[in-house]
Amino acid sequence: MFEPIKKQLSNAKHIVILQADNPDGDSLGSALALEAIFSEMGKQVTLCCAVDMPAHLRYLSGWDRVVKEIPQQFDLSFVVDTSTESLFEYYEKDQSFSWIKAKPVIVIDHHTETKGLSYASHTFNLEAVATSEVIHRIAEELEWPLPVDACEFMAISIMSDSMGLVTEATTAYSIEVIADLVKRGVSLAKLENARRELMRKEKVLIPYKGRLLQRVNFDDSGRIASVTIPWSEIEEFSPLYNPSMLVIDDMRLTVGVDVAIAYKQYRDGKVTAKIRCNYGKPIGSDLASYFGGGGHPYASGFKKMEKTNIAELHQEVVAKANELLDTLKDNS
Ligand SMILES: [Mn+2]
Repeated sequence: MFEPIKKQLSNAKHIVILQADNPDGDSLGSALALEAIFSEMGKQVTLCCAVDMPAHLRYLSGWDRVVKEIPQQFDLSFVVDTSTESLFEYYEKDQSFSWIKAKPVIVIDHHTETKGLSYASHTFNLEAVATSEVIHRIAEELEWPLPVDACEFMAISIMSDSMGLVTEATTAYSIEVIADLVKRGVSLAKLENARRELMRKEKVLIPYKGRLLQRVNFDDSGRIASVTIPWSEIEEFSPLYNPSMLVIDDMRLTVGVDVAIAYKQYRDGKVTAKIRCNYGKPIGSDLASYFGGGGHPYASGFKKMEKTNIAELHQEVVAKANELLDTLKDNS
């Protein structure tokens, strides 16, 4: 199944690994794992992402090797953890992205409900809890070397997207992969301690979280909780922590709530929506795709590139979300 990767790799000396505009523990962990594996094979690797690595990911040693500039000379690129073209908004505006499109592009992903990248040469978008679960499958089939650091990055990636192996998408196979990584020398306790150390928040975020919680709004049905984050707060607090993530779980864990939505409004009026659904209410990807986005049943999002009135948008979102929730009820 993964033969094309083997073939492309054998001809490649310099490999670029790309993450989309929304780097997370899975994308960075997967990128660093591939870097470790390809380096072991004697290849030169450049890690690229158009945005800065978020502070909470900086416990993954090597995060600082991720650069914005796409190198002029390379042979092959890998895209990890995305198959959605609109998630390369910054690179799409950059001339250098045409260099990527002109060379072979291999996509390794687990977002099976997206359309894919039109410029990909080969796409391996498989059902898996995280991209690194797919990487592990590829590594087994192609008998790739797996140095311990690569194993650690894969474990971080899987633990991150599976929230510690407890999400719906976690399968027995995901757990087997983790077991294999532990056998190869990974200490989950060590990784978890490193992660927690970086989860400590700056003091200023505590009262800000209080402000956000006071602004949480519930729709008439009580099933949809929402909060809006204006540009002034994005500018002030985003470098310290993603404001949505400060409160979205508290919103989701409110009695009666099925869906939590955090809107962010940027300077130019553009809006992003992050959607999280509770167990048994898997409407996330349907809701997001109705508004032009995508994602998973329990975690999804969409963007409105034009100047958008959030109050009006939210009315539509509430209507659609309630409709989808009612359909669930009818089916059960
Ligand atoms: Mn992922």
